[in-house]
Amino acid sequence: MAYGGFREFLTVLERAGELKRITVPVDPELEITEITDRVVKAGGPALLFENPKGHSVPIAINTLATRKRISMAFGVGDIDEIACEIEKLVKLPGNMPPGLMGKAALLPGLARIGRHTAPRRISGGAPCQEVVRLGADASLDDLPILKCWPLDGGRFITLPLVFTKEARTGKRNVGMYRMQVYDKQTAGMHWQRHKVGSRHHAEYEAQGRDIPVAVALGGDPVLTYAATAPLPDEIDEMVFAGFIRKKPVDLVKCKTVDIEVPAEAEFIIEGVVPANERRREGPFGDHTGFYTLEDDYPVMKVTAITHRRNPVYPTTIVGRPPMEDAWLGKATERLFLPLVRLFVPEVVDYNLPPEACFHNLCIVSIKKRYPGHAQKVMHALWGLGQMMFSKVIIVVDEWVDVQNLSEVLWLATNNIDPERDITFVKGPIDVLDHASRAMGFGSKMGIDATKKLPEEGFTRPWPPVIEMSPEVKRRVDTLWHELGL
Ligand SMILES: [Mn+2]
Repeated sequence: MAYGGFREFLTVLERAGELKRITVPVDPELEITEITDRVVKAGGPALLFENPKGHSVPIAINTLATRKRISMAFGVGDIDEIACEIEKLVKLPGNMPPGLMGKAALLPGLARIGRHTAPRRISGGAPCQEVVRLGADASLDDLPILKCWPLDGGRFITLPLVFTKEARTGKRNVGMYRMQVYDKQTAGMHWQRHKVGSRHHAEYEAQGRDIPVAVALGGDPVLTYAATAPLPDEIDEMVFAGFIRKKPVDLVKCKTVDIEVPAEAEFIIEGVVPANERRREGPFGDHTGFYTLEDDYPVMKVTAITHRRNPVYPTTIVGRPPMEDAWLGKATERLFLPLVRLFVPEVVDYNLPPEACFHNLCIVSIKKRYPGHAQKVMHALWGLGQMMFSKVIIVVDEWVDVQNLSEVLWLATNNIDPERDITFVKGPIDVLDHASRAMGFGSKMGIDATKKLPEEGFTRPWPPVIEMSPEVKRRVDTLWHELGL
């Protein structure tokens, strides 16, 4: 099912006992973080703070923070159902084109298959424009924006869907880049160098032009997820969202910039990011569990704010994992497994544990067929989109359950001769990594924990794994109830 907006999702959560209303006045500065942190770590409900101190707009948080709720957001019983649909889509062409280029050629095909889920343009009467504030009337102070952590540089918008267009083609991109509020009409735009928003800005800047930007808050929660998904540039986030929700996304033109935004959003912030202007941004308590230190980033100048009547402000907090974003990441892990397997077919499964902030550790199981196969897979993953940021990759054999960290530790420590089985490479590193020698550049480690072959320098016999014989297991199964255990 598709939600006709964020509040419809909140209603469904509430009916399912997944949302708690808080009427006690609570401060958006730090207090909401402390409450939400305790609730998310306990696997608790979504929270609707109806009386944030100093504001009339309620704050919704923690709405996607369990497997059940992210699945509800996608309108399915479990996110694996969407992964299955994507797997079918990937296999749709029947005969797989040979070679990497043939496979790459499938990607625009995927975008075409999504054409029936392409967004629809509506001309007027959009809920997100029920109230329009232009020019000096538009104020970020009207939004109950959180200051999340004590050392944060200020208040940050944490769930913004940032819409930009490529200068030459007008092709849309939607990304999620946090926004620090400087004053009622100025905010930081934290698009990092590897992100599409940053590329669009650079293209405009090279021509000396300010880039128009629109920021949506709320709407069907699938849109919020889509803005975080590591999609190839060819795939429009709004088409991807339409595919997941099985219904096109309605878009409406902004009031002051030439950008289309989700008609069902709670808030739209319109404006421009000027060329050749930077401002100190941060610090910000980030999803690594550490503060990201101050740095210079572009700035958004607000030209309009539109919103629904009686809007709700959707937000999240990041910090020491696991937090709500663990479930956005897990959704990506599941939904993108078929696409990883399209390029690296020997992959059986992978696990990006939230505790390792997704990019610090990738545990991958493979069907090993030849010497060096584990190393081949490491390099393939380091060359595959945002998987390039995987700081540590552990490769295990196909029978290992990568979701079972106990099993992974048992094998990844037993099966290695470290000097022989560890591979170091240098390359791009997540810009949030505070330990690398430079921002965005450093080393990565691959651990080959597969069973070794003679050609890999292992000539002793490899011992069998201890397992009970199936007949005995069956005999004990039939005896079990008599044992009284
Ligand atoms: Mn994109």
